[in-house]
Amino acid sequence: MSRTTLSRYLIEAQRDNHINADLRFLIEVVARACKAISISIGKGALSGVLGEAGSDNVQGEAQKKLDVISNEILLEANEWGGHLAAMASEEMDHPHPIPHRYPKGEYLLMFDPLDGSSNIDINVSVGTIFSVLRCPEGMEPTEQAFLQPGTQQLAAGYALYGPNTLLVLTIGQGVHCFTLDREVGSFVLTQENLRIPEDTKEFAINMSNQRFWEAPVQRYVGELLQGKEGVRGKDFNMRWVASMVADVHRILTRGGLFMYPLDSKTAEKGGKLRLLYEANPMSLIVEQAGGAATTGRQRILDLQPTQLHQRVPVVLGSKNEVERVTAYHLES
Ligand code: P6P
Repeated sequence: MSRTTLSRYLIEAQRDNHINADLRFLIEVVARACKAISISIGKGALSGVLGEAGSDNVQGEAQKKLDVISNEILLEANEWGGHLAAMASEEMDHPHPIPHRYPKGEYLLMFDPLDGSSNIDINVSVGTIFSVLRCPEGMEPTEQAFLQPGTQQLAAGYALYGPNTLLVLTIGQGVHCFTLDREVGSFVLTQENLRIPEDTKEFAINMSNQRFWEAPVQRYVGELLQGKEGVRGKDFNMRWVASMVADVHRILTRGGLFMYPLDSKTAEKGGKLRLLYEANPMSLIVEQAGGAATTGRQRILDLQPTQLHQRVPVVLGSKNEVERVTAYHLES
């Protein structure tokens, strides 16, 4: 039986009226850009792309050369096709307008071009996260147009640059995983309808922040660490890759709970992770796979954004664990 590629999946989704031609083209262009990013990352030290770029991004974080390269690849791939009204990136202060020489489309594309880039120089998996909205009718594609709740997303996905290069995608019809066949150059459907188990024995959090956490998170993680002698009656395992894409992909593959909760270090910024191009796309993917995603207090996808680079606390993954953490917050 012939393999289903990303192109075939998208053509069939268009035939079934789940997406239109422009959205299909948008996703194909983003996937092609992720292939180019994968190739660039794969060269590593052999092509001088490792290390610092010598500049800071809008978040005040030192940029890696590959942060800048990945951002440029996505901008250049998407600006000429006539499918976008504008783009926004973790690496840019303001939305990137489509140059006047190109036609404009109805979609808004947001992305974190290289999530987890602090792992690049130690050869640990990193990723690209993207999210698609429709530009509101009659609205200029300025920052305001991007400030829509995550429930308005038309598509979301990530590329994971690990031992394999994967593209995980939802267009609202479940979550599917495509593996890059480097010999042919196409993404091949390798997992359909990923589902997150409602229960888990694995959690992901940066434990070094423990002294800064709020009481509900202290209580919840404390119970996990007590293991089977404690109230949970079972032992738990911990993982922390410090690449959200890698941690989320593990949860999609075998369940788990990922937390970057509010803590006294990041409270004034609203949290660590960004709403529009990290939390929202990952929350849509997680919910489409039967999981849950909250700030600890409310559903992430319901949040009304107020700023392009707004940050939020994130608790996502196996539904019963997300509900427990959220209940502890609401009880406190
Ligand atoms: P910390 C990467 O910088 C990132 O945005 C996410 O990918 C990751 O989950 C988190 O930050 C890691 O944060 O504080 O452990 O370095």
